[in-house]
This record gives sequence, structure tokens and C-alpha cells, in this order.
Amino acid sequence: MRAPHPDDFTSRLRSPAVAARVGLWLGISFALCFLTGLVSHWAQLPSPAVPFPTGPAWGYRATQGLHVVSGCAAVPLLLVKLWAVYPRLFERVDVRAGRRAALVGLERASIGVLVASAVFQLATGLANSAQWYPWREFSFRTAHYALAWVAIGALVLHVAVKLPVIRAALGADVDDTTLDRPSAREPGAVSRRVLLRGTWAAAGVAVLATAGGTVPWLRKVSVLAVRTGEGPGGVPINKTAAAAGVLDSAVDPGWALDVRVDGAVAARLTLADLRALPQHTVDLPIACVEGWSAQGRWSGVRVRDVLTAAGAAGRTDVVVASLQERGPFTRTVLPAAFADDERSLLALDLAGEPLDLDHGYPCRVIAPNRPGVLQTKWVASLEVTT
Ligand SMILES: Nc1nc2c(c(=O)[nH]1)N[C@H]1C(S)=C(S)[C@@H](COP(=O)(O)O)O[C@H]1N2
Ligand SMILES: [Mo]
Repeated sequence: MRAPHPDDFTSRLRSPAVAARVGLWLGISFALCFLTGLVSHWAQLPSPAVPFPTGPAWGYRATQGLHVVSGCAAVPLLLVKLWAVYPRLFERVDVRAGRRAALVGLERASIGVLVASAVFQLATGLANSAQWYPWREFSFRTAHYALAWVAIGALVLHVAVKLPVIRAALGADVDDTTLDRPSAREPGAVSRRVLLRGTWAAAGVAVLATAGGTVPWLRKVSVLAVRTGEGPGGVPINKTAAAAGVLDSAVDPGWALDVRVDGAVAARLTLADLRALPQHTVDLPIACVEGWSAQGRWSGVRVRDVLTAAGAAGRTDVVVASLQERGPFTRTVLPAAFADDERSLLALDLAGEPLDLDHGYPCRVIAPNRPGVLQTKWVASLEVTT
């Protein structure tokens, strides 16, 4: 058996005219995904050099929704794009051509990096948003962030190298054959226009199937969106109290919130103490990094009021510790700007009812423009360092 040759592929559908048009939209989805991914990474840094803004309250909900939706739209686009160009994979590089061969080899290698990193990003992103973590050996966030730079770098290089072909292909009619490989002469099963329309439709279905995680009126059609179901107070439940191992500690009648200043307990506030402080109500979303989000009406005490009650100085980062003993979200940092914001609460109620055990009873953090992972449930203590 011999290796395939580009001339073995004869369909007129595998053409730069198709590749450039699909590639344009693939590039747009990747750019959106990359930029919104950077926002998410920034939002999750414990103490970023440039503070993450506390508003608009719905900001993270919008950017992370866009991140997951653009990633999903990229899946069918990437598949069609690879299908349209893969005969070129079998082009021989003439090693006797010296410098030119080296350049062609380099370009091939960059495409290998681009394809591998793009497939990795979409596959791990999809798995993560479906809450499926088959990897044990690496941290999703670290790997997804690092490979994002690899993918976007390889993409920019690829576009730069291909710019003349892209411009020629986009400038000409979709049925134009001047840029085609000589062997790509046979009519395909459908026309190029029909193939492109099918591709846009597939991307559209991918968007509709996931956008309901963010956009409430699309919930019914969003068959692939996880977490669109209702939960207590209209907010879905991510990790349950049972899964977090707090079934006993969260309902312990002896529970009290510790406020620590420089390690020493400066105040212990029981649930009755918290209820005796001024109560405030805010409409804020839980916006999960996995893409789903839901608005809730939360009531409770302002974080800054609790700190003041304990005599802790304001304008400082606050470490929030959970009753949960294991897992990555047991200790989170509420940066100073968030701790001072009047909308940042230790919520006691959701939709006028005491917090459900699964939503973080006895109290949880709810702050504006924050990734869901940082809205810590089952709070045990707030800690500040002077
Ligand atoms: N202690 C603790 N807090 C937590 C989590 C957790 O696993 N443990 N999950 C976080 C994540 S990822 C999200 S999206 C929100 C979800 O809150 P909900 O279950 O009330 O909707 O809680 C956050 N707070
Ligand atoms: Mo989340």
C-alpha cells in the first residue's frame, strides 16, 4: 500500500474557495474564544497586577457565555475546514529544494501545531463544560490557558503565510477554480454553496444548542446546554452539600462565622448576629466558567459591614474559607475592590427564602462580575491581613 497523494483527491469541494470562507469564520470564533478566555483567566487570578473590575455585574456572565458558545460553534467549522484541506497533508516536500524545502517544512510543522492545539482546546473545553474530567495528570485551567497562546500564535502565523491565497479566494466567486489543485476537478455530491450553507447551519445549531446556558429564552432549544434545569430559587445547583462533604458542618447549630485579622479571631458572628446586621438585596447572576449562568435575588449582609463589625480595616483582599475541606474552591480570594463593593454580600437568602443547603447554607459569597467558582458556598470564615 502506498501513501495517498494529493492527486488522489478529486472533489471540487476541497478547494481554497471553501477553506478560506470556513476559515474566516473559524478565525473569528477562535479570536472571540481567545479574548473571552483571557478575561476568564484574569478574573480567576488571586491578586492580578491590574485589578479585575467589579462591573458591569453581568460582564463575566456575557464573556464566559460567549466563550463557550464560540468554542462550540468552532467545532463544526474546524471539522469542515480540515476536511477541505487535508489532501495537502500528503504533499511531498522535495528535500533537494534546500531553503525552500526548509520553509515548507516549517510551515507544515506550524500547521501541525495549530491543528493539534485547536483540537486539544475544543476537546478539553467541551469536556469541561460537560463536567467530564477524564484527565488526572494536568490542571485543566493551566493547560487550557497555555495551549490558548500556542493555538492563537500558530493561527496568526498561518493566516500571515496564507494571506495572499485567502485574499484571492475571498475576492473571487465561490465557484471559481483558478486556485484549485489540478486534480480537484470532479463535481462533489453537492455544490460548494450548499456545502457552505450546511456548514453555517451546523455552526448555528451548535450555538443554539449551547446558548441557552446563558440566554434564558433559548433554554428550551438548548439540548446540549448543561445546567439549564431549575433549582431552588431559580438557580441551578452545581456541587451539592453532600458532594462537598458539608452535610453535618453546614447545619451544625454551633456554626458561627469567624472573622480573622492577621490569624487571630477578631469576631465570631452567629447566624442570629448576621441577621441582626443591616440586610440588603441584590440581583446578581451565578456565572459558571462552564458557560451556564442564572440570575438570582440574593439577600444578606454586606461583606464590608461584616468586616467593619469585626473592626477589620477595609480596602484589603479578603480570604474566604469554606466549611468544605477538600477541593480547589475551599479557599478563595475576594479582592479589595469586590470586598468594598456595596453589592458584595454574604448571602443568607435566595428569592426570599433561607439559602438551600445545596446553595451554600448558612451563608455564601455573592459578588458582581465574578466567575461562579469564586462565589464560595458554606462560608466558615473571612480572613484579612493588615
Ligand atoms: N465551597 C464551594 N463553593 C462553591 C463551589 C464548590 O464546589 N465548593 N462551586 C462553585 C461553582 S464552580 C459555582 S458555578 C457556584 C455554583 O453555585 P450554585 O450551586 O449555588 O449554583 O458555586 C461555587 N461555589
Ligand atoms: Mo462553576
